Amino acid sequence: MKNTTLKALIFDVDGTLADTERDGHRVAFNAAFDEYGIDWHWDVELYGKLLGVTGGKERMRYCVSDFLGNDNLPEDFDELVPELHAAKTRHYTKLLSTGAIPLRPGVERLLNEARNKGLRLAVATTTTPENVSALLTHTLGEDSMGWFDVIAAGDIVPAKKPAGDIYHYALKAMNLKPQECLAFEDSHNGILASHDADLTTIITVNGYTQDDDFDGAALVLDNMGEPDHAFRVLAGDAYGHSMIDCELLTKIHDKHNA
Ligand code: XBP
Ligand code: MG
Repeated sequence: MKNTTLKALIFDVDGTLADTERDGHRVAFNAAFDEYGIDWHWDVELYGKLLGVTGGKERMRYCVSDFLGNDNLPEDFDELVPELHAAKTRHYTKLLSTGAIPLRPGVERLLNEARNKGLRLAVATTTTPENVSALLTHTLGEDSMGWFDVIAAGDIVPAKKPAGDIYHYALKAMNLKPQECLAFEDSHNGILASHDADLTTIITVNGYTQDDDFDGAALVLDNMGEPDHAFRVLAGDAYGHSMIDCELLTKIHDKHNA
């Protein structure tokens, strides 16, 4: 007999709800560098390496310390980072307002089904809060912010993923135990964070994370699947299902909490 009931789903944003990194965040960082006359361009390959560090401000500092050095940077670069990052957020949210980045397959379907079945929803992400609202409102409509009990994002916690702080924050805000929830992630840093909070975690990989280590994931998939487009199982047991729906999630939850 199971000890708990599945009550909530907690979603990462970047890479999980939408494939935002390569054609969204990266493009916005480059636009901010151009705006400030900084002679940097983060190409697709370099950006993949920079994703090792989460958080845009932290990623810019990591780029200086481990990749491009101080050459051609303003002397006050370190102090400029928050301002540069605010410009990047402006470019990113503007890009999202054009509808440039859609949700990943199965995401909207799952959110709607979960709401209809009375499951609670939450977000636990490293990205800036404005980026979450821009993505949700431009893909799901203005009301969609209200679908989520808590949107835990960005600097709301001191330590970003792989630290578990953002998941601990979301669980506390919902007054739920990890055994009552499932987490959805796309990256190694993400699953380290969700596991730190003892959350059973389902992974949907993307181009940047397909070779990541997902040790301990309940299920690793190429995407959430749609009725006319089955997901591909990369690791774990999907119980013969071809898309993520509440029935499959209940099976996964019950197995991990037996
Ligand atoms: C997302 C991040 C963020 C975004 C950029 O990680 O690491 O830093 O790349 O957004 P996760 P900001 O998907 O694990 O939450 O520039 O707003 O930080
Ligand atoms: Mg992610």
